[in-house]
Amino acid sequence: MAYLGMDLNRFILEEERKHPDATGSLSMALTAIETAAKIIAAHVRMAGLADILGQAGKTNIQGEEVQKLDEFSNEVMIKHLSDSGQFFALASEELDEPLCSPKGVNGKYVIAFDPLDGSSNIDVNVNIGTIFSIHRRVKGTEEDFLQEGYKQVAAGYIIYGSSTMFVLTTGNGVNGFTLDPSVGLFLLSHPNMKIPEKGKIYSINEANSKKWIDSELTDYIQTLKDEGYTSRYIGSMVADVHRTLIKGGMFGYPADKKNRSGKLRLLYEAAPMAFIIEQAGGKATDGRTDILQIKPTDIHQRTPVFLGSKKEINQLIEFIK
Ligand code: AHM
Ligand code: MG
Repeated sequence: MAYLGMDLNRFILEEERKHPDATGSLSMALTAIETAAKIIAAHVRMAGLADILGQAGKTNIQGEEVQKLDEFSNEVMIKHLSDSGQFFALASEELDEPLCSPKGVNGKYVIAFDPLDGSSNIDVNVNIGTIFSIHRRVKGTEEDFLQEGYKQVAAGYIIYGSSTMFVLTTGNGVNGFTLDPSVGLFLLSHPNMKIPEKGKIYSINEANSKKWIDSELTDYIQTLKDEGYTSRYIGSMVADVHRTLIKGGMFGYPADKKNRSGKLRLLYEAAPMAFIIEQAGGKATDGRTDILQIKPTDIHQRTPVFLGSKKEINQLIEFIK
């Protein structure tokens, strides 16, 4: 029974013990993310009450300023990750430049994150999430962020949905933990997650189809329809990918005439999700290149992304090539 079983902290420590030379640094890093996630989750739950608790929409009952949820999440991530001392540098989708904290001068890792993805869904009470990607510090410069996705040491996301879930990979499979709010623990609820070889759902913003640069995509989607697929699109990558991981199928955000390199960011969104999906037995591509093989040239670069079950992604690659 999951309730009596493993929680995320013990899981992290037991994973660490499998590596006799581990220093505990990655465990501390992941624990800092876990703490930040719990704080963000608690605030997401209160989001709809901000106006009621706030005064004139500016300050809350304690006289503190009411912050937008995405700004708040960004600050919580920065504070907890910096304070952990495990990260030499942090890059956030919300910041123009990476940050180095004095505590992290000897940190072994760099982390890129999207503190609250799916911002258009915050005001309408629909799932949002936090995504993170950890690489080893190599040179001790900004270049450490520009490593290929296959070099990630760990990646994960936290989905704030009907329950809060933490989905994690350290390159040894994927495990999902559900927050039990009564005890404040993330309990292992989805051990060794595997994406189905094939699904029945496609997830893409079809309103953009006339603007897609790869026009073959329209034929591909039509083929899926002919094969009896149904469509789901939430507009929060975390939620759309989470469903794809569990149920199979494909999620995509292609390049279009408005977003010529796609909309989603390689470092904060595409690469960590690709790592998770591939670790669960699926596949991720920009249409031509495996997402995890792309060498970034800029921390904020965007990329088209298609990920999901092997069957659907291989089929898509056949259409595009
Ligand atoms: P955000 O980082 O500003 O929240 O934007 C990213 C989001 C993703 O979560 C989602 O997959 C995509 O934007 C949806 O975009 P669109 O509304 O163009 O379909
Ligand atoms: Mg985002």
